[in-house]
Amino acid sequence: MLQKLKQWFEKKPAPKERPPYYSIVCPFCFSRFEPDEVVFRAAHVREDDDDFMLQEDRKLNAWRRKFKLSEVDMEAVIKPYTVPEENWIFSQNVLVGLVDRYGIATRRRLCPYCHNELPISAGKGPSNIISIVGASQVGKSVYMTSLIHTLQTSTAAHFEAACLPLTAENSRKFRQNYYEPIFERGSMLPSTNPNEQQEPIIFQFVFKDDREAPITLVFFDVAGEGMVERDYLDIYAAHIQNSSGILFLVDPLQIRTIRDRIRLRAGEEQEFASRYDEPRDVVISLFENFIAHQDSGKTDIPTAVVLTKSDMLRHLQEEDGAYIRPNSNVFKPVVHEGYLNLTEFENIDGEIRRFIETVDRPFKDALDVYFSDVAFFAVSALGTNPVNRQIDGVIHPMRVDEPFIWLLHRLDYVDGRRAP
Ligand SMILES: Nc1nc2c(ncn2[C@@H]2O[C@H](COP(=O)(O)OP(=O)(O)OP(=O)(O)O)[C@@H](O)[C@H]2O)c(=O)[nH]1
Ligand SMILES: [Mg+2]
Ligand SMILES: [Zn+2]
Repeated sequence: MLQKLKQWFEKKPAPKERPPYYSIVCPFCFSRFEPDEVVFRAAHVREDDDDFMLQEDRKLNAWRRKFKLSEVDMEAVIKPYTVPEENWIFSQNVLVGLVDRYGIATRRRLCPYCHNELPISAGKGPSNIISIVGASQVGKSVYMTSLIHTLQTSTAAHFEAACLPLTAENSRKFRQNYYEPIFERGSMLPSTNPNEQQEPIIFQFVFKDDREAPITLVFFDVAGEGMVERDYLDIYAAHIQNSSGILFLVDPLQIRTIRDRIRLRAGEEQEFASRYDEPRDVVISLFENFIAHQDSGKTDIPTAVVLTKSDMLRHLQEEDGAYIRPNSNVFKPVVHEGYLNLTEFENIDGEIRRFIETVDRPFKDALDVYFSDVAFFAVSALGTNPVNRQIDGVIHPMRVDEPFIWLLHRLDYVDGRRAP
């Protein structure tokens, strides 16, 4: 009876009232601006008009150079103030198009800073950038792949949503560079090359209830080390500062105590990365280089601290062990459907919080100093440890979408409830 009552009261609340429009964070260069600051790409070319010829777009090419993409000639850029206001086109209070002096309409809205074409929903809903950060070799690229795959094949359905790539190009790059090598061929990716910058991968999480604004998800797969190019660092800094949620990845093997224990128990044949940055140093450099510029003190960006490669923790389990017990939450496949299951969330958060406190106190202290909204998770993107950089058999991701669902909960997209 009580349970029934509880369920009754915990029904999904009505969607929040939506403001008339939202600031836009460009998913390509991560600049923040208002919807009336956009410019447009002409929908046609005219050889007899200098203004409307195919031409160099300096801003776009500057952005493309940063990502080592070829330069391109494009249709003209039209600034709204050059066109009479009666030729502006609005949708949901947002300027989405205009009619040029030849009477031809364009709805190709561009970021005023990098001239990339914005998603149709930009300005009509919040722009949420989720950044994935972590030291070299913690598993960023593999986790991003496994997360996107899980969002598309299961999480979306559990939350009455669809997870769609923003463009066909995005879709192709994701499949070719990430999904197919890992999930279809079982082979690990080379270390992300700091000199071959990948442009951001953009997906939209669209709820079937169209009163809920879609969420734009931007994944930016950066190299864990060797980022030196000033231009690129600037983009990365804007990416983190303007993100609404951070997935902070920690490899348990980065933690010396754990590494030594696993080596002792599993033997030397385990493959380990050759060098590790201390998690605490990664937090400090992340904060000092990227976040502290914004304001002093702590950041309130919700931050999920995610222990990766949780399959490796099997080597640590012992019945009365100080670290991980055989019945640990880490090995329990939990699926959140329709809401964040608070009981399961509190279990994993509590266990990993205590684990980190035990094995790496300086790291936990650094987190407490810099972040005000933190929760702890453990995932395995692969479910198993590759041998010779190769996996035989099927990949079984473990709890990979849980930190993401927690972020959606902190951002008010998803309810939190106790399981009935
Ligand atoms: N056991 C296990 N190993 C994993 C898992 N995910 C990643 N790894 C291992 O970690 C290695 C590095 O993963 P990446 O995703 O390439 O790491 P990264 O953080 O992108 O590395 P950089 O691009 O060099 O910064 C992989 O080659 C795998 O060997 C996992 O879920 N379980
Ligand atoms: Mg990588
Ligand atoms: Zn931009």
